[in-house]
Amino acid sequence: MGREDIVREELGTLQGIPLYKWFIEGWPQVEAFQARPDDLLICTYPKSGTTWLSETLDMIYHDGDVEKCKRDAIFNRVPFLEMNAPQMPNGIELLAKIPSPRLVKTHLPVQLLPVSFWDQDCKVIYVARNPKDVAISYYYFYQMAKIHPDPGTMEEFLQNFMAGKVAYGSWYAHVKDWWEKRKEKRLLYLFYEDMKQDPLREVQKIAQFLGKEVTEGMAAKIVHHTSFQEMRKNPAANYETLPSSVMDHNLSPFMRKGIAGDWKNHFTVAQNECFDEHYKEQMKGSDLCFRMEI
Ligand code: PPS
Repeated sequence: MGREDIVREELGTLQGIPLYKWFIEGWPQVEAFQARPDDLLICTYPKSGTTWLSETLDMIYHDGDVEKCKRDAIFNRVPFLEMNAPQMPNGIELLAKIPSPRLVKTHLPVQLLPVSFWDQDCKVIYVARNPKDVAISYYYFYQMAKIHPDPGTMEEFLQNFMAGKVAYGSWYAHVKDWWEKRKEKRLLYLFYEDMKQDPLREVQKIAQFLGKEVTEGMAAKIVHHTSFQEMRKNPAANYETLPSSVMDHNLSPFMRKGIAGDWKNHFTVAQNECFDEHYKEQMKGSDLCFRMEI
């Protein structure tokens, strides 16, 4: 195997944040990225509904035209800013090629976001998901996406997740820091659980934030096309067009369960108690609230 293969590798550290070594190698280009005023930034901690929100936004941008949204894979339609790895499109190069208005995906914590997004006063949509489901989803993603180190046992992974020793660092810091940012920036903060419970309402919320007219009929069409069932079978949305050396869907599909509360099928009683205790401690003093189930 040569340099151009993805192999499981320990994470590196970027300004104190654990991150894939490949991404760290590409960091100078990301830091220097020039955002445009009409770029829309989709920002999330991993496994929080990024792909779902991306598909929803592409649909809104294309007035609910399903065929147009099948023009390419989601990772080409909505470039992943800091993506730099073999057999994957480089985020910065892809962004240079696509016309405005661009949708841009990132998982960066607030302090690492390239400054040009703030200089250009770009709109940001953040989506957050309850940490128990994120941890479970991340555990399976570590297994199927080969850029990750071996996640170990569920118990080991949960401990690492709580300690922020996973790619992109502490979930707690990520969600809280972006939550604070909404007070001073053009930022819409959404929750996966709300999208699940009332997707029509959330689509209208997004449209309003974008200053875009979305009719009831179009909103219904968008909700249908972006449902888990539809996205799971859509090769332009489900990541199945990537080589199995990058993501192995036989180990765990990218579109895995798509529900709120799956952690209940995985956590032991002891793990749940420990997690709750840690959560309380970490979220103390914040008015940010999560629903662990709906
Ligand atoms: S990534 O790799 O960080 O960009 O992943 P991300 O897209 O943020 O999160 C993947 C999880 O989101 C679920 N998903 C959905 N849930 C509901 N509805 C729709 N349409 C949808 N699309 C993706 C996906 O199944 C992953 O969650 P889990 O719990 O693992 O199923």
